[in-house]
Amino acid sequence: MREKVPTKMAAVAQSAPKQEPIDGYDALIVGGGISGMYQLYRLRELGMKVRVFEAGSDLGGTWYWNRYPGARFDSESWSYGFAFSEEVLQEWSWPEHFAAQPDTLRYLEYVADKFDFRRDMTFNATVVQALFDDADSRWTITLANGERYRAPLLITGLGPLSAFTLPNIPDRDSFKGPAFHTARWPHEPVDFAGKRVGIIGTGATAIQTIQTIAPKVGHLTVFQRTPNWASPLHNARITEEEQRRIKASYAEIFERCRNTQTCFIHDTDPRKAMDVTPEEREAFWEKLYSEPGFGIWVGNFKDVLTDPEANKLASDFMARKIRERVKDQDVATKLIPKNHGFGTRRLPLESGYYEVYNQDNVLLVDINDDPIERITPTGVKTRDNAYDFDILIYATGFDGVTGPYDRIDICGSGGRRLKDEWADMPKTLLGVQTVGYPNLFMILGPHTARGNIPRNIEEIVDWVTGMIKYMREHGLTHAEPRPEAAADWAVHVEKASEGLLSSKVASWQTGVNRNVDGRQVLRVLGYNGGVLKYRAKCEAVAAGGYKEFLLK
Ligand code: NA7
Repeated sequence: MREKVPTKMAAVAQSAPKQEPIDGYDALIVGGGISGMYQLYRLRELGMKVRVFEAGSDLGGTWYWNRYPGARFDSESWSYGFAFSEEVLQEWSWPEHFAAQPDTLRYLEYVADKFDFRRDMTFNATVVQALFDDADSRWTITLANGERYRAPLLITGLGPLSAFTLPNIPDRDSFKGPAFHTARWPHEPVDFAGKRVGIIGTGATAIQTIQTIAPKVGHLTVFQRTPNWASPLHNARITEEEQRRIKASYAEIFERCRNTQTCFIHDTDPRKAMDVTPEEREAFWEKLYSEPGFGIWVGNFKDVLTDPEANKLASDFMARKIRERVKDQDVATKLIPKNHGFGTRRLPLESGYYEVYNQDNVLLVDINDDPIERITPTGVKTRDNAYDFDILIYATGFDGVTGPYDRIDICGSGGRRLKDEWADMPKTLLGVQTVGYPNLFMILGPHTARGNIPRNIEEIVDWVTGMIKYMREHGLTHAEPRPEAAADWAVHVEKASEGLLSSKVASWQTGVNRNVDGRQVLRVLGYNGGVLKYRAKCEAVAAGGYKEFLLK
């Protein structure tokens, strides 16, 4: 892939020709994914004039960009879609319990057509800069093409996983054949038949890709730095009878999601792992392992993700499963994670992933044993070997949560820079605003509760819309967190993460990405106290008249 990670956005903005900002909007939204679409819908309801800016050539966000082979949800489809329109719920039929990317994108396009979203959206519009002007309390955004727009409100729907990162391997761009990052997959089909394929990475994305292309390739080489625990997805087509039942029970489905800690249909088991006998424990885990979805992760014993002993038992169970499924026990040993316990990183769900390694034409290279030295014109050179490929795939992930913000030059009151202020740790109030950046609202920004993403998005959009409505009704034009409220929230966010084993494990969720300036410091990027507490906090602030915010 010739594309370079765009870290120098501000420079692009400065070199682009300056034009007079286009005025007349009440709000500008950055991002045309699920957040941007729903926020547009809600602000239109308030009668506001809104424009959405999207870097892609069409809407869809994650589901527009991530077209790699095998891309699909790990959320139950029928718990994932928009809940706001009963008509949409009844008209749309999910084909599978866990929909594939093309179906999800088709769904988002159908919703967009139904509500004519594109009328208020600009595509191929990468926002490179956002400046707040203290004099008139307005934001001006600049696109990569130099166009500028100005409005009192700026809303970001950037997505936590949109800033993809290429690996920091020497000579990365020297490969002569096709090379793709999974998040910038071509729109045309890629032919794998008989091809020698190399893939770097073994996260959720790589696992979906590997299991999908393995039956097609001539030979596949997987370069693994850190194995991840993975559990079966158990996907299936939705029968007509199931479809009828799903459509008749959306109210209960969404109510169920509303009342779990992650907004999935699965909820934590109230027992501790040691409350039951070893036989009962094993039987429970066998049951979870045989069921669809994230039950084994977010519906497990309540201490599996907090107590090292319980976690060790769960990890041992999962390791046994890998050993059962992979024939070559040396390969199985390589596939078993050593540096983190089960569920302490985002759990990939798989469909035949482990069995791929029973194929004669698949090779697993543990790059801790034989490190990658560089990319070459014909493939990958490790310390001890050289591998030739026809196609190279970088499934190397994202600069999670704050990465998309870092890639826009966001300057607030008095010229302060968000990227600098967030370098050690993002600072927010409820994850929706940050001190010194008035009228900037974030949808699913850092320090919001995350789980079943559209459910989280809908709640935050509704809350932000409520605050904007309140401001309009009270003639208020300026909103930003009070510093003391933001400081309290920061303490609360830190505390909420303390007991979780995942807080001590390097992953995109803790802000570690060695491809971004070698960054290895663990940070708290989410609100880890659960959706119920998060919602209660947000509701209390709204009910109290937003006193934690400076409104004028
Ligand atoms: P992840 O989960 O961040 O995985 C990225 C993978 O790429 C992971 O295995 C990394 O190893 C590997 N990686 C990254 N850089 C390198 C270099 N330089 N050399 C070798 N290997 C590397 O991203 P995904 O796209 O799979 O999933 C992201 C989320 O999308 C997922 O959690 C779901 O929520 C959907 P590492 O673990 O860093 O050693």
